[in-house]
Formats: sequence, structure tokens, C-alpha cells
Amino acid sequence: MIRHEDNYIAGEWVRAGGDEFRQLVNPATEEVYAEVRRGTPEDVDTAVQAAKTAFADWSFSDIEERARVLRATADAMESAADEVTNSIVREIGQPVSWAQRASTATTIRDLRNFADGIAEVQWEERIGDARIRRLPAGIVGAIGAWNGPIRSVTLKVGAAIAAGCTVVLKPSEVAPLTPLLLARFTEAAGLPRGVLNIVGGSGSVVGEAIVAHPDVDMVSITGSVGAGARVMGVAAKRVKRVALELGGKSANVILEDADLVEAIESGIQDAFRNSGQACGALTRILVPRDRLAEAEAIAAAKADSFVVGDPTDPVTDLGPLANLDQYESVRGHISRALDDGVRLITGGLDRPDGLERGYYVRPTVFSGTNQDRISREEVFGPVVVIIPFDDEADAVAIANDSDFGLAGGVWAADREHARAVASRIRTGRVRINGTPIDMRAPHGGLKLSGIGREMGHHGIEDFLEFQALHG
Ligand code: TXE
Repeated sequence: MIRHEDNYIAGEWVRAGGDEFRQLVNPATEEVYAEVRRGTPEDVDTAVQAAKTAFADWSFSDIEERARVLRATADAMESAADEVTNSIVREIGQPVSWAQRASTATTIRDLRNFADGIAEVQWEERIGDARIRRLPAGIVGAIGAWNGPIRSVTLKVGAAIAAGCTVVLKPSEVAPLTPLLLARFTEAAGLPRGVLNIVGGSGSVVGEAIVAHPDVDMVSITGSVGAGARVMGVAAKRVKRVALELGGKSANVILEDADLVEAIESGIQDAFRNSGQACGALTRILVPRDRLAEAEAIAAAKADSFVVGDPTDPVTDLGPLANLDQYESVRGHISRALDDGVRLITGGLDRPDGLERGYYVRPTVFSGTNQDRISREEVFGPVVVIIPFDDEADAVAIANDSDFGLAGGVWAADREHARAVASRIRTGRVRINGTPIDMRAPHGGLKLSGIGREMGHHGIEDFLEFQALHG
């Protein structure tokens, strides 16, 4: 049993001020494996003061030094890669082979991309007699999510450090241990004390204390729409900048002449990664109406092929949901879809065979319309819905008929044709014919999916302001 008591402030591990502990449960076994002392608003204040002190130097640091620290942080994480991976597996039940590849290795690459991205930022330009400089936005409050315990926080912390900001990070209270490893790696890399500070605790107490703190200049959060909107409201009182990475309900548009099998199988693979707990998951599968029955059969076969079970087993494709709240929430979505009369193709509420314990849900495929609740609400679980369209214009209209605008996919025999359709979809990114995501490209959304962009040099620029020096 792990007992974790400390925040990380000004380069020291200091006992959190709360009297209570939060218990952490392994989602695969339902056993408590750790308890973590809660932080307090007073802890936040101490951390903000440390960040403020460190800002005086770090905001003027050489960009070469920032790149060096980020590369060294990546190296330190790489040499502890198995520890990071195992921590993610225990904390959120992410299957180990996926965690190794998509969480740990990708986060290391993100850090290196930020190091490279620093040189791609236009730090200064001239307009007539004016010199336009890029300034660090200031002291950043970073609030992380549980679905990517290391990646969601590193995308903020890495970019903010690259920009010359200092940070007070609050990891998700349901996955707080993996993010703490980041402090060990930045320390090994020689990041000056106080540039990164970490305070644990709940969103409503510690999160809001960070957002409301008068010395915090900017807040970046990954989370639900509700939390993002609340953060925006609290930040508005002091006119702070916010970056919001919220949810999605993304469409995979499969045009008439596309390879239906490849498009559906690839789309479901995308939608069910991390047990569907991925903001950019392609959860609406849009197919030509005359191919609906064929599409349903392909989707069912693909969903049924997933190996569901123990996340520590390298052959597992689909682990449990990350926590009890998420398990109940996903089952609630499935149950409501059944009540609404949406056609269940495979999966549903029964537990996966042979799994008596753990927050497991069957890979689930529905067939319905874009007006069904299951097509409109973010489920954040291994659940997709197939929706038929009449023609290309109808497909684009359905893809865009969503409160969200994060991601999408388009499949067609001709790549140029697919690109033309993709450019009519109002989301932050669209994958053409299953092309893998280049992690140097910006990630973020329109509409309820949020504000701002993460990853690569665009991610760094989200933490910069302009200063015009005239004359
Ligand atoms: O997220 P919360 P939850 C979506 C997904 C999921 C749902 C609920 O649909 O089912 O959200 O997840 C902090 N001030 N996503 O309830 O509550 C909180 O402490 C400051 C999408 O776990 O939004 C945590 O650190 N901070 C998603 C973080 O916000 C606050 C990732 C996220 O928690 C706060 C996660 C407040 N008032 C969930 N309230 C994605 N975009 O990938 C909460 N927090």
C-alpha cells in the first residue's frame, strides 16, 4: 500500500496541508493500492509564490537552455520508461503494450518535439519601426486529466517551460501518482527550482484555488466541458487567458468508394484506444445508407475481436475503464441508448465473459441516427454508433451537426477527394484514409471541444503573448 503525502514545491517534496486522504483504486482489481493526502488552497499559494520567484529568471532564460532541459527531461523519462508505463497501467488500467507505445513513448517524443519546436517559434519580428517580441504568458496553472496521466500534463508543462513560463500543476485527483514522476525527470534534467510545482487535490478546492489565484496569469485544463466552462468563468473574474482541451464526438466519414473494411476496422481501433477514453476518438461511423448492413457486420466482427482483460497482459487490447465513476457513467450511456430504442449491434450491458472483477465494459456498437443521445453525448468508453448518410453533402452535414469540434476522419479511394471533404469538416483535425497523427501538428478543438492548441510549436505559442517595442 502506497501512502503519498507530499506536494512538490520549489524543488522540495513538502507535506500537503490537508487532513484527509484520497484512496486510489486499481480499476482492474478494484483493490485500493494507495492513499494520497489532499492539498489545500494554502498549498496552492505557497506553490504560486515559488513559481513567481522562479519566473524572474526562467522568463529570461536562453531558448537553447530550455531546449536542453526538455531534451534531458525526455532522456530521464526514457531511462525510467518501464516505471512510467507500469504506473499508468496500475493507475488507469491502460493495457501495457498500448501504455508503453502511446503514453510513455509518445510523451517522450512530445518533450523532444517541444525542444525542437522552440526553434520554430518566431520569437521576434519587425513591423516598420516596431520590434514584436514573444513573451511568456506568465505563471501558468495546469490542470490535468486522468485519461492520460502523464501525457495530458506533459503537453502543458513541456510547452509552458519551452515558452519561459513557470507552472503550478494539479494532476487529476483520480490519477495523481504518475504525474509526480515528471518532477523527478525535470529535476534530473536541471530545471531550476520553482519552475515546476505540483499540488494535489480536488478540482473544486485545489483546482479552483489555482484558477482564482491573483498571481496565476493563465490556466490550461484538460477535462470535461463542465470543468472547462467553470474554469473559464472563474478565470474571467481576473480576465485570465484560458486554454481548454475538452471532449469530442468525432465522425469517421466513409465515402462510397472507400475500402469499407479497412475504414471501419481502423476507425474502431481509433475509437476503442484507451478503452475509448480518448478525447479525439472517432465514435460516430458515417457510412453510405446502401452499405449500412455490411458496415454493421464489419463493425461487430471488429469489436468482438478485441481481447478484453488484464491490462498487465501484453496481449490485451482493451482494459477496464479507469475508475468507478467512469464505469458507471459509460454504463449509463449504454443503458439510455437501449431505453431510447437505438439498435444494439454488439456489446451492451453484460459483463465481458470471464471478468468478474474490475471496471470492464464490452466493446459496444450501436446503429442509429445522429439525433440519438448516444450520437450526441461524449461517452468516453468503448462505444461507437454507426450512422447512415444519403450523399456526400449529407455526410458533411452530419459530421458537423455536433456540439463538439475536435477530430474526424475521411476515407475515399482518391486522397484529394477525401482532403476536399475533410476541409469542409469544422474540427481541429481530420485524418485522411487513416493516416497516423503527426504529434508535431497542433491538437485542439472548436465549439465545446475547447480553446487553444497543444503539441509542437503551436502548443508552445499558446503560452506566449506579444510585446510591441516601438522605436
Ligand atoms: O473530468 P473533470 P471527470 C470528459 C469525459 C469524462 C468526463 C468526466 O467525457 O467522462 O469528462 O470526467 C479538474 N476548477 N473528459 O469528471 O471533472 C479535475 O480535478 C478547476 C474529457 O474526471 O473535468 C481534474 O483534474 N479544476 C477529457 C480535471 O479538471 C477542476 C479528459 C478533469 O476533471 C474543476 C477527462 C474546477 N471547478 C474527462 N473541476 C479530455 N478532454 O480528454 C474539475 N477540475
